[in-house]
Amino acid sequence: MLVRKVPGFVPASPWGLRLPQKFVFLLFLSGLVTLCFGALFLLPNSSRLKRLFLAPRTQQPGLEAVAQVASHPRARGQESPPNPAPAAPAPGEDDPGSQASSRRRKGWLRRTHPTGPREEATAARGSGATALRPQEGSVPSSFDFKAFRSRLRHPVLGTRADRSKEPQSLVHTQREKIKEMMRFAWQSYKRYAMGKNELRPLTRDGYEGNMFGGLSGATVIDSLDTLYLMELKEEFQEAKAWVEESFHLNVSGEASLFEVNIRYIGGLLSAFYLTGEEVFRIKAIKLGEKLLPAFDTPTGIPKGVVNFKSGSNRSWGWAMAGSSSILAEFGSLHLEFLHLTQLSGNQVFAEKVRNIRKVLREIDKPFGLYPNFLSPVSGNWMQHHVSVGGLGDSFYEYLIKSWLMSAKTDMEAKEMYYEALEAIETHLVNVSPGGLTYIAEWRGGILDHKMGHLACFSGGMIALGAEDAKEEKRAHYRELAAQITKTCHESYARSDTKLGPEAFWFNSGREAVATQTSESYYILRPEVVESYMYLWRQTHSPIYREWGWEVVMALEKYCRTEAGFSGIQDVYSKVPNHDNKQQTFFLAETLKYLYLLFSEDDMLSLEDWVFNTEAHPLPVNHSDSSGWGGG
Ligand code: DMJ
Repeated sequence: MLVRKVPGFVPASPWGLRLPQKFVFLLFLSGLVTLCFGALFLLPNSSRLKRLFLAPRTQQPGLEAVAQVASHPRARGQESPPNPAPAAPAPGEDDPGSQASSRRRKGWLRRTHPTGPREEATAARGSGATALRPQEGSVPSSFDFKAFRSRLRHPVLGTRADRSKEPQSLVHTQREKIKEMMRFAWQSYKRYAMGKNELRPLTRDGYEGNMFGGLSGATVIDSLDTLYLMELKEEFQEAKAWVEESFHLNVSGEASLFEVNIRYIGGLLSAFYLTGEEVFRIKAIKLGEKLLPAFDTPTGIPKGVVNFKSGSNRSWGWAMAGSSSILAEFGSLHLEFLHLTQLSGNQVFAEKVRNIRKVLREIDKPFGLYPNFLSPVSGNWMQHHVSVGGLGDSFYEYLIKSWLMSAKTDMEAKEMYYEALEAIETHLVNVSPGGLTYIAEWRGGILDHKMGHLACFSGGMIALGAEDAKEEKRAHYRELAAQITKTCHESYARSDTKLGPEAFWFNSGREAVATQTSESYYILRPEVVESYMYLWRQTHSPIYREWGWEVVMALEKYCRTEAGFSGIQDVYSKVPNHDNKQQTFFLAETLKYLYLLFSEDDMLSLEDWVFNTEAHPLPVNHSDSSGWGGG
């Protein structure tokens, strides 16, 4: 069609606009575009729009994703990532990471802290110790680490001045020897089994076992505080780095509530209190949460096994045909669970163990004794077997240690402990014809005149509790502790290897020896040297160091292999038949107690620390504002 030119008429644009209108419109449009584009720079980082428009040149999302997967476990569906900020050293001690392994730590810092130094400093200031970046801090804390450290009566590792005076002394050499054993045990584990639960030194490989629900690295976690204590700094950093990078909690097997608590949670809690490193606090709490389904029972008495995947629980099949919970297991949670509450602010942990205490407080006790099997459904005892060794042991230990850990405010624990000890003395303690004091096992009034290696911790426990007994009982308990410890030493002295059997009897004219080959093994257990350590601190009698040194020599001779330490199958044979297992408690307990036996009393002073039943030190609550309030 022809468009004719009409005078006075300004032709319209193709959109039907005149020129001035078109100009105004274009001006408006360009203003709008400028505004929108500028706004992109002001949007928050998380804005999808911003990523959409700017990512290709300024954010490189592909690289970012790769970096996250490499350094943050959570990106692979794991729990909270680690926090590498350095810990505040305790008064009078060095930061274990400050010398030998500072290079490694700095490398780690570079990998995991993409934020600048200013942000790191701000984050660290916030917590009083170490802090996580906001997206990592999934377990908030009001715990003031610096205030906690300032309340300790002694430097954690003791007074260095004293130790430096005696570099040539015998005790110094002995302590260095034990340190060398720890280094060897750790390095062997690291070389052949790093990340597995235990080392098998003969086959030179790792072993996972079936107690930990799929969790790995029990030896790493159990070793942390011993490495720290012995100032094996490089090894401590190796262990810590493994926890940060490889200790994952998203496992789905069946776990022993007791073993996970005493080894993993105990080890992580201690590592936190010693270093202030957030990674240990957070992993302890998250693991504690995974144990809570064990308490879903009519009485609140937990069952022994918890399924990490389904959250179901069950009792051990061997515990009265799967009907019972075990005294030593549900009775050895109190210390750790109070600390979980303190460090998380979550009262649920403390409530769980207070309920256990209540059930045990109220139930009828035959002759004042606590049998080993209790139904978590009815709350009734299922069998009248009483033992201060296996199945019962650490329940008694946790009563006296609850009293001590509460800075002597938990009166209920104190009463329960001394009442139980009195009943034990009345009904279980015996003296053999040869004059050896021992604690028998009780089956509905009938005694088995035997003592398990496990029961040998009781010398130390009774010594520890002697000071707070009624005045007229104190000397008696000190003597009882010394006599029981002497008997346990006899069980070592009467063997060919100078290591003690799993159980020893007092019958048929025999005393303090195993009567069956099935009880003649020694699996690197700590209980006897544990008692030596407590008795040494109480009496300073040189005999305890002498006895401890006998153990060191025997371990070297019969248990050391080319690739780590191993248990032996028969303490009465000088030709060792190794069991091919370096138990985690050898590093957590046996070597730690030996080291402490040859150290000053103010190294992990008993005024400041209690040891959980796996020898992990937990601090005494010197403050009355902790939140656990005594119970
Ligand atoms: C450790 O795991 C703990 O000491 C526990 O209380 C009992 N037994 C072993 C060591 O023998």
